[in-house]
Formats: sequence, C-alpha cells, structure tokens
Amino acid sequence: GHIAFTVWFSGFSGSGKSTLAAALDQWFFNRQIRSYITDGDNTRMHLNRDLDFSREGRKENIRRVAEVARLFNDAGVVVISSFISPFEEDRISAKSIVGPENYIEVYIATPLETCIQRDAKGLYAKAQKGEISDFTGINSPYEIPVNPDIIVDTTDRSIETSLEIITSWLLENKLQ
Ligand code: GGZ
Repeated sequence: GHIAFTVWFSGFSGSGKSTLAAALDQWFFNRQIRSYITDGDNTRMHLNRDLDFSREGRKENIRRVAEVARLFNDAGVVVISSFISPFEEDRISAKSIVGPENYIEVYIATPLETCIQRDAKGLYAKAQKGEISDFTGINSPYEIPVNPDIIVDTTDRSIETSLEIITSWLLENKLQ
C-alpha cells in the first residue's frame, strides 16, 4: 500500500488549481486511492471564517489547513490542498507541518496575465477597480515557489495534459 501524502497546489486565483485538483481527485478515485480536496471554498467560510486576506490572515489560514492535511494524512487519506498560498515562508511552514517527506509542492505557474484574461469570477476586474483589498496579483504579492516538485503552466495546455504532468511525477516518485 501507499503512504498518504499531501499534494500542495500554489498559484494565482484563476490559475487552474481547482480544475486540476478535481481532475487529480478523480484520478486517485479511479485507482482506489482515497483523496480529499481542501480549498478556500470548503474552509474559508467555516474553519477559517475568522481570517481575512491580510498577511497575518493568510499565514494563519495556511497554518491551519496544513494541520488539517496532516490529520487527513494520518488517517490514510491523500490530501489535495488548493490554496493561493502566496508566501514562501508559509509554504515552508506547511511543508514542515505536513512532514517534508509527505509534502509535494505543485506550482501552478499560469501567468497573472492569463488569469486576468480568464477572470472567470470577475474578481480581477473588481480588484482593479479597488473594490477588493489585498487581492493577490493586484494589490498583494505572489512569491514564486523557490523549489517546487512540479511546475504546470495551464495557459496552452489541456486539463488532461496538465494532469498528466502531475500524475507521471506521482507514479515515478510516490506510487510505485
Ligand atoms: C485573493 C481572494 C481574495 C483576495 C477573495 N485575494 O478564485 P477564488 O476567489 O475562488 O479563490 C480565491 C480565494 C483565495 O483563498 P485562499 O485561501 O486560497 O488564499 S490564501 O492561500 O492566500 O490564504 C478568491 C477568493 O479566495 N478571494 N478575496 N483578497 N483571493
């Protein structure tokens, strides 16, 4: 059997994290590997409802969801953690909470310009009008991951091809 691990996605809003997380979740399911996605949708209104998007709010957000990932991994469930997680310091702390050997960092390297063009939720337009404060890429920084295990730019790739980059790495490094 496999040891549970955490696949940690980092990237801008609109970079393709959620889409790839869902595809990867399905891929694990097809291989009878139990997995669970954590993201802003299932944590920011609940576990982390007291947190904002300030530097401190994001730091605590990432700390808590890393602790959740550790618990799921202890229970034998693979975690797909899908947060912007824009600060290198916070990602390093997440890696140490999860356990360095169980933490796989996937940098969704879709450039900001692509995300702004997509603007699926209209959030970039709002942020550019000053209607959202501390919006990553507009008025809050994104620090490029220093040493990711996997890098995927979804700009000119199908979901299938992007997924394959991740799953081929997992098959070679985690699932043999
Ligand atoms: C960034 C924001 C913000 C601000 C609301 N900055 O594309 P979405 O909408 O659905 O996903 C984004 C999500 C980011 O939450 P995270 O928990 O992943 O962020 S972090 O890891 O930095 O703590 C976006 C929405 O929340 N959103 N306001 N100001 N994203």
